[in-house]
Amino acid sequence: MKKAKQTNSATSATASLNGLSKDDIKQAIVRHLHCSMGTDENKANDHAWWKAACAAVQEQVLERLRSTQKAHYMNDTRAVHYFSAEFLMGRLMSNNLHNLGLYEKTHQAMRELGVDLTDVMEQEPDMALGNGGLGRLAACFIDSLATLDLPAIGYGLHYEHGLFRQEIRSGAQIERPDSWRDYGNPWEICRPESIQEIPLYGYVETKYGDKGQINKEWHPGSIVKGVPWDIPVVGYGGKTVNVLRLWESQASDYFNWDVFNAGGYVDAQRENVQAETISKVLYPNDETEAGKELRLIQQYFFCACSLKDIIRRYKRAHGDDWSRFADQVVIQLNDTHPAIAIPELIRILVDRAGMDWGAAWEISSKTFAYTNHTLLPEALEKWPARMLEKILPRHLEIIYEINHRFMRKVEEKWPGDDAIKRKLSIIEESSEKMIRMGNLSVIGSFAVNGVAEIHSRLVKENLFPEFEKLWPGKLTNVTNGITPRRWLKACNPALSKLISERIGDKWPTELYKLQGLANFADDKEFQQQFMQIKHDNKVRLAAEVKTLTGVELDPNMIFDIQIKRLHEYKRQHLNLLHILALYRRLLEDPDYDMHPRAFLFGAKAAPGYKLAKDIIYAINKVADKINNDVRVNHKLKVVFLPNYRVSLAEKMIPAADISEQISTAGKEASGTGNMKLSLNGALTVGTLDGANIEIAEEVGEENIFIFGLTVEQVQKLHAGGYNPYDIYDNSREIKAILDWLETDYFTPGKPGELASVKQSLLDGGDPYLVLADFDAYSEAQQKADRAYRDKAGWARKAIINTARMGKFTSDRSIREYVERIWRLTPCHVE
Ligand code: GFP
Ligand code: GFP
Repeated sequence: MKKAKQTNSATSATASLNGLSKDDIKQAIVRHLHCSMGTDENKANDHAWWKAACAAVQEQVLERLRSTQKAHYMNDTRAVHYFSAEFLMGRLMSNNLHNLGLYEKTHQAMRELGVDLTDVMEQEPDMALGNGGLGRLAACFIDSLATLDLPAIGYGLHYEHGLFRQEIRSGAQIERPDSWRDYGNPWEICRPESIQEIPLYGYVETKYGDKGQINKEWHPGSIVKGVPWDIPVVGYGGKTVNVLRLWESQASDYFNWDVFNAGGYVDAQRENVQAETISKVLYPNDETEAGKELRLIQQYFFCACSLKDIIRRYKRAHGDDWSRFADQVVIQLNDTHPAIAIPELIRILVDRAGMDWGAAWEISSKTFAYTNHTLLPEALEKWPARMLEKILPRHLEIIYEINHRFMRKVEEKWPGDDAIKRKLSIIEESSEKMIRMGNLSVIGSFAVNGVAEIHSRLVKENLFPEFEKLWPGKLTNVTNGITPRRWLKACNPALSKLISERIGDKWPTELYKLQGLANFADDKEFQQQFMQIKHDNKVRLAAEVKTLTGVELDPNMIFDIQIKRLHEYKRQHLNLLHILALYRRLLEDPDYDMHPRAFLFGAKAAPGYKLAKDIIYAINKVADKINNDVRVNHKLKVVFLPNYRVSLAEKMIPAADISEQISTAGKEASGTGNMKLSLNGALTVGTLDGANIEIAEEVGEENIFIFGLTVEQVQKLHAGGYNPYDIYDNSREIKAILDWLETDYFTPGKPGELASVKQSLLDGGDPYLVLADFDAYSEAQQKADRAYRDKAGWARKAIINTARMGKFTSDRSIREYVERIWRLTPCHVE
């Protein structure tokens, strides 16, 4: 059916974008309802309407995809290849319609057909092929790349199941499989003509050539097939449509047949299952022990497929002349997950193209650039050498060779210094020999960047200081950004309209234009309009909350929102302790002076991360108690929204008054949720961490609530031997709250159910300094509370937040990558 639809769309999409009328759209939707869905206007349900509308949009998209590919091919452009194990795309319909400039017309067309576009769009499952920030950043970046008319391909894995669906049962997180393609995904196109075969396992044979040279040949023990699926990425304005190419694993035909013919039907099936497992599921973050081997195979699989694809395209234009490869191809490694691509390219150049090491290294080290996203030691990937030897024996040899040559460089720079060698070596000589993918990435790349000023400084000073001395200037910063098309224009239509009325409609591509709004920050009428839109968004979110959880929220409460992966360093439990403090204060003094506030959470915990799941449970239990306690629930409400994901973020962010960005200083590399909330007029309560610092610089200290320890203070506190009991013993409030968690007050009849949270903060040593920052946090919250009561003052601050977010468009990030790292030129598509 999919095939038929494509042929159909290719021939019928002839109308030009601007010429496309509402009636054209209407006809196209109805045609697809009839011809693609086999139903009609009277019988169709929302799902059928959604699919028909997608098909109508996809016609437009594919037309532009063809012209883009043609333009790139004709111009033989240099292109960036963004390698990422995660792309957290969310839904595509609304975004594609906005970027094509067809949203309003489609809305009207559907209304005339008697259906509501907003309802229909709810049918679309999120493409949740990522965990959090890193994957969503990749999605924002490919949006900006297409918008800026830059030749780019995203490369990743076509997971059958994306990040799990979260259900909350009796307060606890339950993981359910995500099934984003159960009824087919109308946006993706299978490209069987570009299938790749990928070797795995086996052994390496050493051969001696006639001139005494040594050649290596890898004899793989198994081969899997990589099938590409293309998701079109529509730039704003609809000119450039790039591709996100995701690889699905399948059993290789030729491998199967041998076994099959020999009568091994069952064995053949087993091969099938194993091969298909590779792209079966996305690994949740922090799932460190599970399926390590499979995770490494996933990484190699998508890198090897992508490299073959890139080389095929390069050879089509340049034949066997490799001299221009690094001029045409730049590969950005999104974290170390794709770092195995470095030895893979060298293998291809040395073993397959017959290049000598020096020539191969020359090409490879000019091709790769690497982005670091975290300093957390547990997140810096290491693979047991033994495992690499089993799965990728030739790559292990190549890594040893890279390291050997690198160690000679280190010896030249620091003669006789074995400590430095041990530290910089790709090989960690611990009880089990480990391969450090971070070191490999730095050594094998021509540029390395962190994702916010402070993070990049810490990468230079703490993580890789010697690398900075070896190659001054190689480590750099590119502060993250977000696409304003999705995160303002599409998700907050009323505010977008208001903004355009005041400052024109250029801001989606020139976000600095938002500065113009600052002129209206004290304009009474504008303040009123701005805050009315916020109020309406809160009403809408309150309705959603009611549907999802049964909890009723008064939109006049302060909506205080913390949305992000659940992790101790992000400190959702600091937020929880503060909620408990408010609850206690209200019980002790019913007149306790506070503006009514609703605390909303959205977060998934990695299935294997026990404490993170305990924190979710604690939030839910505390929420139950507070929401049902008539003594306080007119002033305090707590909501945990299940199954946090991109489409839910799009509903929560426009309704936020306060944005919680409270990670321990030095731990959150950048954050990007902080930018989205601020852009939509929320005020940040945040630490001096990641991009919060740059947000504070932009909005000014009077428009943000900064609190807590700085990176230097955090380091000092740890060095001086931090003891959380000192705080517990000396603070009546903190002691009472933590002890409360151990009783059965929140879990009637089951004392101790929430004790692990307390335990982690006391006997566990409070590694993320929750208690140390508590008082400062509580004060910042009181300041926010007082500020909110000054209606005009708050409106002014909210407007300034929106007005000063220009810097954080992902277009700016991409321009910096282009100028400093990728050196691309735009290719305009007719
Ligand atoms: C080419 C063409 C596309 C075609 C794909 C199929 O792209 O139109 O759909 O092949 O794989 F340009 P690349 O070979 O550049 O991927
Ligand atoms: C990581 C970092 C964030 C950063 C993003 C994107 O996010 O601080 O903003 O990458 O660079 F932790 P997660 O994937 O860990 O959520």
